[in-house]
Amino acid sequence: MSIFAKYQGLGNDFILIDNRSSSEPLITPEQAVLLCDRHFGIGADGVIFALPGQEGTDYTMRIFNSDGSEPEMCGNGIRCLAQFVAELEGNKSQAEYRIHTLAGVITPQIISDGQVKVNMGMPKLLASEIPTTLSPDEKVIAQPLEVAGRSWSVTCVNMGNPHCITFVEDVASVSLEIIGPQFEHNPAFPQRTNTEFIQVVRRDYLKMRVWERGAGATLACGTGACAALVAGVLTGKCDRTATVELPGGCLLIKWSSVDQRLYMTGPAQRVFTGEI
Ligand code: ZDP
Repeated sequence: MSIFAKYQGLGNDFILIDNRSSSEPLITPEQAVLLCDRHFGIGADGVIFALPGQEGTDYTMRIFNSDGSEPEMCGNGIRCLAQFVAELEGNKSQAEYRIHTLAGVITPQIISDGQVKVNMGMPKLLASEIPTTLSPDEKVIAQPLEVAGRSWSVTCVNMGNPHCITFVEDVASVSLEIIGPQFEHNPAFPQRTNTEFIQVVRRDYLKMRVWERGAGATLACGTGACAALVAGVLTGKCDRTATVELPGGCLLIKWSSVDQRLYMTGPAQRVFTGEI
């Protein structure tokens, strides 16, 4: 029997596991698929493990998507992890944590009740870093990609995990359930991809819908919002700081021109706890 806590960041929801007793996840990818099922399980977009730190970090974060695959990083999830470990520690102060992830060390800071600001690191832009087979050895900025019988202009960004961003007139008009999987499994993305459909409302305000690798349509994606802002700056469509409106709520994203890092600020809340 192990204790879990259910958290959400803008409706992107996760099962948090206190895994401080072992350096290996206490739950298998197959069990994660069952637990994430919204009818036969607890229901979530993924399972996140708070493991002991390594290489001088406070904790290690690992995550299994609802399809059991393991991504390198997650934005909404690391905000939830910060609140979770603060509660485990009984830490009420405005804690900052150094978290080891497959995408490197990421530092979330609890800034006020419910809000967490995260230094998400620098975006990677070369095709081989996404990875994608589009424009080898170059950046993929506003390149054509054939999906679902039409050509889309796409920009690719890696925020620890792969993202393919395309700008549309009206995000509500995108048939996400039909188009999303065709981007995710497109042969141009050997490790699959997350796909963001972006509508520019103002230079400092973007509307976004996302089809996530290994999780499908979710209400929000933090790494995706960061990737979308980078794509907006690279294509001259938005400023380096913008609000990104998602179906689950808004994130504030800033791409610093000083240290070239992305800063993401948003909520993370515990919903309930239970036993598995
Ligand atoms: O890269 C992937 O497989 C994503 N589905 C990981 C989860 C990303 C997340 N939604 C986020 O907020 O970045 C947690």
